[in-house]
Amino acid sequence: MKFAGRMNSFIHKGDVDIFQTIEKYRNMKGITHLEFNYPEHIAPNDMQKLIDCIGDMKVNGVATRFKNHFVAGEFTNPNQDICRDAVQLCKDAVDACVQLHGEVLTVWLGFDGFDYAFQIDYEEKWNATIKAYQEVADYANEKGIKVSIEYKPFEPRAFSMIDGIGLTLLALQEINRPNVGVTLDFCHMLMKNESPAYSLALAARNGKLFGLHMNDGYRVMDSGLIFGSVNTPQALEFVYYLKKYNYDGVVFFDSFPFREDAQKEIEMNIEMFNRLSQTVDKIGMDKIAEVVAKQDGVASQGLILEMLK
Ligand SMILES: [Mn+2]
Repeated sequence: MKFAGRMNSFIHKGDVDIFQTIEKYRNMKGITHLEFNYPEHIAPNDMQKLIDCIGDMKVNGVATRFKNHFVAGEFTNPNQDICRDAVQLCKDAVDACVQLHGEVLTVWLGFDGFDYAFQIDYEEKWNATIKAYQEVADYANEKGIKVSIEYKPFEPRAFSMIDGIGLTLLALQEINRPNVGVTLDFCHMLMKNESPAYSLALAARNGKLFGLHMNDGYRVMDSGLIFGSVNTPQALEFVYYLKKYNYDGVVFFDSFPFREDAQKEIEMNIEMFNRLSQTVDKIGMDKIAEVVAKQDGVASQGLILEMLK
């Protein structure tokens, strides 16, 4: 498996910078890839110094981070100049991704949404979102970079423009570009009350599963707990479907070790994922498929019990 962890799991502790964090990941068992935020981890630093520090480690990609300038919206901001800034930030992030030899630009539009009735013209803002994604996708495609939409139902906005797997797939259809897909964040799916494996199947059946943000939580908020710690049966089912669809991308752990030792927390995420993966292998794909084919809740629970043995 290909694994990556959050840079900010170390940086937010306050005692290391991006260069020291890269070193920590280089020496961490199981980690194969790095993942950067743009502009946060890249723009303030010398690009050549970053490239030298990365050395022979692989880079999965770059994720956009929109700060307060965009608080009223990225692609849907009432100020057209700020909408242009958001598209430009994505293009700059694509350029950074190319320089770092990454493959995927992950876009989370946290500020595109609304909080009040009569606040936005839905059709106009939906259309603006599609158009902006098309512009970013075409720019990225010329440079051989994939663009992946990370949806989240709410927070910081009360409602996000692209809030779940359904609207994401509708957006992908309308964007209509081969290099645009979806990144599934486990907590975001739970917040939307989705069944994570169902969202996975819907994305993967058309080859649109471009990325994973693995973590766990209790549905009401973006808790960022260790993968598989809360919704263990759902995590097992998710891993089963990853195998069924032969997912060979990077497994990025988007969890938040606020009170935990960052290194141990990331290692535990890797261990959880590997253990769940081994459990699925031990039972066997065919045996699991046989149980699923029965559409029998009791048989399904029996399978879960067997997995927990
Ligand atoms: Mn995420």
